[in-house]
Amino acid sequence: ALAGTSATFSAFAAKPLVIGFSQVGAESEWRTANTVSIKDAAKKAGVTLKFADAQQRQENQVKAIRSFIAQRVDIIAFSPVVESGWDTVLREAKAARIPVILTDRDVNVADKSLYVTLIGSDFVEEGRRAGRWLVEHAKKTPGKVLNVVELQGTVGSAPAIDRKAGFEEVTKGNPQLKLLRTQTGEFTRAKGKEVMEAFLKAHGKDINVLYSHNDDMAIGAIQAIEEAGLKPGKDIVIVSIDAVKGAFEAMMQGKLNVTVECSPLLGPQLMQAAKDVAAGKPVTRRIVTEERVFPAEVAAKEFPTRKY
Ligand code: GYE
Repeated sequence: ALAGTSATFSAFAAKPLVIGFSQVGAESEWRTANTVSIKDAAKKAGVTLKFADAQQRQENQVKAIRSFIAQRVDIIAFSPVVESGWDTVLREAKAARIPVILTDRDVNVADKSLYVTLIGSDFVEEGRRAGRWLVEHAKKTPGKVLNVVELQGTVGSAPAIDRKAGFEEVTKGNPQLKLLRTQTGEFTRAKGKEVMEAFLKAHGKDINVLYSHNDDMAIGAIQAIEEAGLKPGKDIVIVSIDAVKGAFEAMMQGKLNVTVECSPLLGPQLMQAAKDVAAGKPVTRRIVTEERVFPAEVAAKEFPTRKY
């Protein structure tokens, strides 16, 4: 009788769902679009969103998660800046019986029951797609060896680890592709430019290809290449990931050769999953986003339809 009473009571109460969300930061165009998507979707779904920006620091995310636990939110969601180091705080959430949903990036925890689901892209596949485009590109100049430099994302983050691995998987052992240098550009324009400057200083015109783990670093690198008196997209072929508007603009100017799509529009899926979890419905462990590849040739046609 008691259980029946409380069920009836909660059905009448219809309190809005409260989600505590810890965002990585505002390091890229992708991230900004992701934040907008989550905030908009929460509003549309009638969800109360407690939003915390971690400014790219794991310790800030841990603090935010602890504060969400203390506030007794219904669901904790977060995009983990790096993969490792989450066991303790996620165990605290579990002990408080607050379900955790990951968006965008994965964590590396021994106990998989510490989160309900991960909503986001397959970063290994994105890396493979970038690699496959380059393998095809190299075929246009048979026998020619292309020297590649790589700008990696945030050290220890799932997209940096996976995009490197996927790219390597399809390019390793290809006699036409030689990786000269690889270094982090932290997913930002400023750092992408700075590291590309260093690459150019060391190798100059020997660089044939840039593989960048996101568009912002590629855009920063484009500036560095131009300042060095070279033509981005021609003297140095650029392969990038995200497919944000800035990348389409660069492609339409002939400065970027291809971008692999990674959708930041995860808000609606997050709200749906949060509602399902709160209602006790089963959710799948992995919700994968659908994505495409955009070579420069289609940039002008696709640009008007782009949402981020
Ligand atoms: O590609 C990059 C952002 O985690 C998929 O983070 C995301 C990545 C995205 O800073 O631009």
